[in-house]
Amino acid sequence: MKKESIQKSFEIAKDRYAAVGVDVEKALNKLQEIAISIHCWQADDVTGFEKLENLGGGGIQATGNYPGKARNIGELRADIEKVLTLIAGKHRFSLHAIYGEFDGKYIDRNEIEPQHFSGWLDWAKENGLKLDFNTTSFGHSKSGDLTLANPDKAIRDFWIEHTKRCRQISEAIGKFQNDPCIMNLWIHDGMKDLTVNRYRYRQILEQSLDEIFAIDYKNMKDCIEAKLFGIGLESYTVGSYDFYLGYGAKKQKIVTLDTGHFHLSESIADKISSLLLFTPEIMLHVSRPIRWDSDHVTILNDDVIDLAKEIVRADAFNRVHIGLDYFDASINRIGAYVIGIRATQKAFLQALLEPLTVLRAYEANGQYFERLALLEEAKSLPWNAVWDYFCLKNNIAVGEDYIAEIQQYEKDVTSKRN
Ligand code: RNT
Ligand code: ZN
Repeated sequence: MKKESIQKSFEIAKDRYAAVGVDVEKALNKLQEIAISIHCWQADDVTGFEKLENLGGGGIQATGNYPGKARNIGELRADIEKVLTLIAGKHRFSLHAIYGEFDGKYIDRNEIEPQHFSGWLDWAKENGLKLDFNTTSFGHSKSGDLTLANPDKAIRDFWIEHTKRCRQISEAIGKFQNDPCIMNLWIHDGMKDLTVNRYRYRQILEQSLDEIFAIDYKNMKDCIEAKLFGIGLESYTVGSYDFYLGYGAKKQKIVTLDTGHFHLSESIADKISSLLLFTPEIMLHVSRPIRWDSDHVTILNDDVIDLAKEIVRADAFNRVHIGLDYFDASINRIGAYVIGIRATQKAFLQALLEPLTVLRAYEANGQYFERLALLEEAKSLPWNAVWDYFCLKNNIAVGEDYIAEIQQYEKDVTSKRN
């Protein structure tokens, strides 16, 4: 695409937006600041470097066998560095506990320490990224159906110890980067079939969480992620949305909303305003469920746009952390990252370009026809010209130009991995 055409289209778009009271430059400046927490696990289908063979239960599953996945930390870092050349803005990188540098030794989950992640700290710093963290309770011989909610004290204590260590590691990361490390806690605990102990497991989970959160840290923040159901655990999920919403509101913990963890017709966007009133902050796992929590690559769809709009409308950027969570093993993985990150940014750009002042004036006057009409018209305002200009300004591939760059990287790098 010609530079001049992009610039010309941008100028026209700017005028068009000004006519509905939108300051495009302001929206662009805001977009530039929005950090997305890029999940490490799309790069290798949630395998990690602990010598996990596969996900091995735990309610989640990556499907597909596209060649070229990252086999070690060096390859994973190289892939992410490639991704960073194809996206604009300063972002974060979200590690799972199984992605430590264990130097060929088997370090069990209740033995991990900050030192296993120090290489990541240096790498993140060099690449202008801030790190976030996740506990890993799936894919382990002690995972079973129940971890933190397990009535067996020995198993429960193992996972409590793992989670406590993850908090220590997160604290060390946050301190090093001088910016809080956001630690997400998701466990798969549940039952495949009918259980007669719903209350009991939830009560145990509450007690485990209380023990885990007993120490207050300054440089990390805790998030608790609910889920509807996991694979093989379809009848009951201990950490349901009601459970974590209750816990988060009572204990002032951040609730993670994964867009794949609700009934398919449920609006996640609608939850933002309620959570903001009763919990300290929100963590998002932007994903794309197809019929179930399938973790398809995030695309620019109404669900993501609505979510972004609710954050803008609530003026809540300082209280919402935006992370991605999907793992599609059936397509080029670097491409999967770039599509998902760009889609999320496009959603936020559209949200930032919403003619909110005029819309709110209509609503205040009871002019509901006018409100609906402008909402409709806003959908086809030239946001794409603003998006192209954003890419141009940031010196990254404009529009579909990134496809060729990813094809080239595949040819030169990932296709050579066996
Ligand atoms: C699982 C949760 C969780 C995981 C990652 C790998 O359903 O969404 O966030 O996807 O921790
Ligand atoms: Zn998630």
